[in-house]
Amino acid sequence: MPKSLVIDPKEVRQSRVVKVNDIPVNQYVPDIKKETKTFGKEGLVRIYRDMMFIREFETMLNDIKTQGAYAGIEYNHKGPAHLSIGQESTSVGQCAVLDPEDFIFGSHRSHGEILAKCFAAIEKLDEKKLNDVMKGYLGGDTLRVVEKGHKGDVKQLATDFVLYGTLAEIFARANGFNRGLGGSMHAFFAPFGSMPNNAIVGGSADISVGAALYKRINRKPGVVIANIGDASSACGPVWEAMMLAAMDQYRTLWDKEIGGAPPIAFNFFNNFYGMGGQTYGETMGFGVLARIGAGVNPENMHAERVDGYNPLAVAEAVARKKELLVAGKGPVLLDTITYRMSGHSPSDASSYRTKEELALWQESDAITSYGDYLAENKILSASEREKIAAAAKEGITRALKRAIDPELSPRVDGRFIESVMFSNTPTDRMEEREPEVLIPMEENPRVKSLAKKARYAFDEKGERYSKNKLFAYRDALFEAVLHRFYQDPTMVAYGEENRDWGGAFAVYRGLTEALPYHRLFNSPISEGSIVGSGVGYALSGGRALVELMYCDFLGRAGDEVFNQAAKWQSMSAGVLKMPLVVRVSVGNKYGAQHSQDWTSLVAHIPGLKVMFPATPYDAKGMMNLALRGTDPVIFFESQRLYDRGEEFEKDGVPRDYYEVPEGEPSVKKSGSDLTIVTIGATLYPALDAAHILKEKYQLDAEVIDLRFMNPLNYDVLVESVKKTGRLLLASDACERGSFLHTVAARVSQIAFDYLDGPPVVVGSRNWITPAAEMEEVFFPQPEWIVDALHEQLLPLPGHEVTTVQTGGEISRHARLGV
Ligand SMILES: Cc1ncc(C[n+]2csc(CCOP(=O)(O)OP(=O)(O)O)c2C)c(N)n1
Ligand SMILES: [Mg+2]
Repeated sequence: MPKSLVIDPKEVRQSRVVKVNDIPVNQYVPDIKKETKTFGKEGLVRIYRDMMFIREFETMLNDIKTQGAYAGIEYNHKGPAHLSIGQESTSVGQCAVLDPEDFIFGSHRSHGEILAKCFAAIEKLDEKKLNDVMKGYLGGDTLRVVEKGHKGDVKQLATDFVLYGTLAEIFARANGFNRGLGGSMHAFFAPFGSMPNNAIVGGSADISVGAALYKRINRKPGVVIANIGDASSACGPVWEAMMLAAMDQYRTLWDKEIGGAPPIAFNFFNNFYGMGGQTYGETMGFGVLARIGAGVNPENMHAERVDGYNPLAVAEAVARKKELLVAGKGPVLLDTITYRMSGHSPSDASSYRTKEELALWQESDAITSYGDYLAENKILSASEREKIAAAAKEGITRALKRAIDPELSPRVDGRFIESVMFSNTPTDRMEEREPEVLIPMEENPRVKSLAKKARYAFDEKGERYSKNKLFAYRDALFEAVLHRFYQDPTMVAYGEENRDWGGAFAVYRGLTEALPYHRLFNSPISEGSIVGSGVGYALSGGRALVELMYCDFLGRAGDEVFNQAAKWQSMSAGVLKMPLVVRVSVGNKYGAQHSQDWTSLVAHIPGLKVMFPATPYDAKGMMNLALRGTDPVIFFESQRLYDRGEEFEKDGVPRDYYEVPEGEPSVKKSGSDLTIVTIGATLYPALDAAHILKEKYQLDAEVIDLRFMNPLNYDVLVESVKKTGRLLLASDACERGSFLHTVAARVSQIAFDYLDGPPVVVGSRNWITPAAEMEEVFFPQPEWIVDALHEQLLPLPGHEVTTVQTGGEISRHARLGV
């Protein structure tokens, strides 16, 4: 409990000065004896070899992009190639001290890191393990291409496998590591610890924290490194990630036995440039990037600047930092300086830097200097150097020939992409082990109090139970969440005010008593890293339930929802799963920035499942469904619904486990004259409208709660309009661009012949949400629905409108843009 952490005014009001500890800069001192002892002569040569392979790989791609040919082999590669020529020593130095179970995540410029991490894993894994990995990966498809006619041992075969798997991926080929669906900027190979690389600058930072949380919480071996660029140090999500990684609670509140802070290093590959913006002297103000560690915690995140031009300096620093991470003393920050000799991309005209600057770095080229260093110390002869260069060229030429051969390396078709958009593999628990809980479920105080509540909203006389006797929507969500916590040992929930407070809207009241800190915790106010770390946690193998307190805060987690949660399953070609549920609460009463329904924004994004229950029965059944799934779900709730009891299922909300069938809208009231489709809390005003229509005009409306936006089965809607011939749709989302228009258009396409007229959409105004007292002019009201029906679809005899819902008014609004 934070209650145990007393904030003593005497202490915090005391006058003092905060001293910032020293931040080491380039402290490495070469010592060939020590280095030979650490790596052995072979290890030192291997570092040289790996750098040479990466250099040749990137040179090949540069030639292909700029000249359309390499070693006489012609090829036109349409896609991107952000090359790391000049930076090889950083990735190879880092990976030289990492184990296969250590994860590295990266950026758009990560070909070198993929190769370095995979080469290092090949070195450490035995032949059986290597064979198992290669045979098992993508059903052996990648291996089949490289094993044909292979001469040499398993490690050489694995090297070919990695070169080909990476290159085929870059060229969007079906036998590439991600079946060509990731491509140059997103390619990765998880079995060797090369984890997703991200084309969103800084995108890997919060995902990596999630992976580190996964390792720490589930006691998995290995550390996690977020390899991000120097320019990403300006990105909000990177800072959010550092804040999440540096929370005091790992030390102060989590069980000691968990092992401390998540093992995460933020490694900035500092090549001093964004694309053309110079982070040293122009776009940033820190001077030395490592300085930013001082802003994060008293340990400065153990930050230091490392001379990345020396692979052994990098290796030594990473090895030291790894020890800290394993001991739970992270997070760590490394400012690994380097230089990109290639352009940002091959079309880069280098207009932002001088030839002289380039020449200065070329003169001290990391590979040449390191080769010379080994030569001076009689570890590598000139002829061996030549042999390595020739082997690199040969291996890469072989990979190139294979990767562009249309027979060996075909492309997947659209059906395949369709098949990997979702994993659709309901799973009770992501891992078989006893879940860590504090008390048996029956002893939970909230469970006990819920046992006494009415699970149907009305008593035998049809009277509504009072609020404190009712089992409500929030209770239904609680039951589903609690159930999964006792089923799935990997499940964690976190977000703002999730612990102690019980969630801002009391959905989680009772969870604090049930769960240890590492399974339920408060996060910083960092929506980006709340969702992003959830993505990292989920793709690493755990189940995460994270929360955005208000729907309006979705923008703060925009990238994480739109580009990360939504895409990693398909960009990995189904290699990764994403058991992540993001709870999003739609507000009201708090004005323009706390009252918006943004369902249409997420329903628009491929790769997300989107749900919005409106009743307690659906809330429990849909949360159960979401929490057993392995796909990312954006789960909308409404603050207008948390207190509602179950008004439709006469037997009340079942105590036992059940799921609502995915994608199925629910007929909440049957009728024959008109179909009203709603999303979210608008179900209730729509039922009121149906009541008015019945009482005043003897019209029998069928009211259907959509419940799901994606996936969505249109059969129920089509069957309904076949019966009624009329469709009206209503929700609290602003009308323009609302998901209702998609539904209206779809039903028109599928069931045009059955419709008497075009569907009518009633949404909220295309304005800001005004104050609580004025909400009635903003959110759809029952009269709006009746008036809109009267004006646009079915004139109601004797009806007098109270609002303007005419076609003319719709046009006027559109013209004004409001
Ligand atoms: C969020 C975001 N903004 C902008 C871009 C366009 N962009 C791609 S790479 C890049 C520069 C990144 O610099 P840095 O992080 O230092 O990595 P480097 O390219 O130097 O390896 C930019 C601006 C992007 N991909 N993502
Ligand atoms: Mg950079």
